[in-house]
Amino acid sequence: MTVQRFGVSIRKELLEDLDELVKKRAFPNRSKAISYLIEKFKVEQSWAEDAVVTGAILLVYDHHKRDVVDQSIHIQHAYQPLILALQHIHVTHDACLETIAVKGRASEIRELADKLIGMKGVEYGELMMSKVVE
Ligand code: NI
Repeated sequence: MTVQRFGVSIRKELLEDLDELVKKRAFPNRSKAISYLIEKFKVEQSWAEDAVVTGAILLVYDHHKRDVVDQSIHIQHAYQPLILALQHIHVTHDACLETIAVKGRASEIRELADKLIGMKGVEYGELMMSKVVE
């Protein structure tokens, strides 16, 4: 990995925003914060362009409610080629936390995430978008 230096001229307010980001997110310096923002932009672009991307789907549900476990397994089998790994954690007696690592076409991952997050019995769900990994 080659690192290059360059000069940047930006509005004073934007520089203050950058420094606030560095502080809030505990970046070691401005360079790391700028690199993070560029990577984030690239991730958003690759998802918008329907590239092959990676990500994770997070689900929180009460396993007693309805047939949420059966539904989840049924949906995951239908989208099996997208699923890299599944972690199911019994957080409490009732609550389960599932994280599903995925890789595939962005639109298919969104479709899978919408189906899982939309299941009756899911208390919270989130799709975390990550980058293209080749
Ligand atoms: Ni559980």
